[in-house]
Amino acid sequence: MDSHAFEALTVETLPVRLGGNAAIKRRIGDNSSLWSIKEVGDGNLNLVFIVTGETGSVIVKQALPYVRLVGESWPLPLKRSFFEYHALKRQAARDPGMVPEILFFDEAQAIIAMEFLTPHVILRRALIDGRELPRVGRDLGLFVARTLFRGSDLSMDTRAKKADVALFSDNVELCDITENLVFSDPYFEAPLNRHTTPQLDPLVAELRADRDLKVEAQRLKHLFSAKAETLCHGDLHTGSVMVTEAETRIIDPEFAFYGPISFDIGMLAANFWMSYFSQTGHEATPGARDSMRAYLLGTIDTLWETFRAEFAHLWRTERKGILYQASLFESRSDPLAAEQALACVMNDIWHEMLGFAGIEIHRRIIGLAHNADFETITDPDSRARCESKALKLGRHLAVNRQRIHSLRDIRETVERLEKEILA
Ligand code: SR1
Ligand code: MG
Repeated sequence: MDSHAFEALTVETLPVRLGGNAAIKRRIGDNSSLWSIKEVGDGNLNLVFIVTGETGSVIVKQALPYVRLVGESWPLPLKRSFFEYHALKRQAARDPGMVPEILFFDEAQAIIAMEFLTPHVILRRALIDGRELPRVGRDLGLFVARTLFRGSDLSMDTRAKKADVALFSDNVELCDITENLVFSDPYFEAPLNRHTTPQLDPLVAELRADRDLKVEAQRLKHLFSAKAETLCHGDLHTGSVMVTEAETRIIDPEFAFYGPISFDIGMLAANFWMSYFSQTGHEATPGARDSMRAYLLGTIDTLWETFRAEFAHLWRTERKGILYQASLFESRSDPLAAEQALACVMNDIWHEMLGFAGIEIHRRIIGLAHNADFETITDPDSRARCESKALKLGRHLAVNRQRIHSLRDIRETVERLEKEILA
């Protein structure tokens, strides 16, 4: 394949262009004339093909030089594929078995060929369908603890960590998307914003006039842009997770960047809370999704508790980086000092995580990139009722994050909001 001029793949050209690729042929069979190809990309940015041959299937993902959701008027560099490749490599090393295996990477063509996950489905889809997946909270809690701890100065050799910060700092355009779409656009009348109209108009106006919220969103943006603590996935919502009853896998880290440990956890929690508030819009009869709602709140508890316990375990057993070094703590005569330091670090992660969750909820309802949990609720009145409860939780989390001390407190707020009767 010509490795210089970028050319978008099509169902027709893919077998010609990748038919000679040894890694793909090994996985799915030599005879590319027998390959069947389906383009299944339903995300906002890329082309995604399932390629099936005589002996199996692979995923071929290709970045496009623009934002697919918006079109060619919004150019986006192909190098996001490079960052996705490098993030997948690091995640695979830090939590083995949790991301798809990479078979092949072509930087110039922005193509990653990877393991086809089957019979996995996108977690967001499963939650919309009301499926209770027992492993998800624990698997995701372990994944975030391991990748975020092991990508930070708590664990890495400082030279390697600084080199990685430099490498990923070039993922400018994808960070720019988050900086604008998540932290700023929702809080003013940005041209690409949209929301369920006119039902949400009064609440949206209230949020956009909320000085405390605006300040908090910018404080969180400040953390996002300046706190280069660890390699974050960068877009860890329930659409970036694939599941079966028995397995959880994480995909799509093209937004990877060095940022706060709290960021990925906040995004995940936000998406479970949004799923919770969307359930009414999907239930056949009132109360039919009660068990699903309890499952979602339980999953957030498990996610956070697993993250906390695993992070603490890694703190005690793998802390070999420049931060809180053992020579200052364990090897001195005060064994409680390292535990006190851990409590401080965890406390910061907790309060930041709540803030990121709050603004992630807002941007999915009043910004550009919405999520299917709400968007698939066809009755706009019902959708708006679900969305307004989520928006209120988002505001509470973002503005009051320093005063919230437990998931139990949040559960009370969530359940109170859910019971609110809205016109
Ligand atoms: C223009 S891209 C919009 C969103 O899609 C991605 O999945 C990210 O969440 C981004 O914010
Ligand atoms: Mg994605």
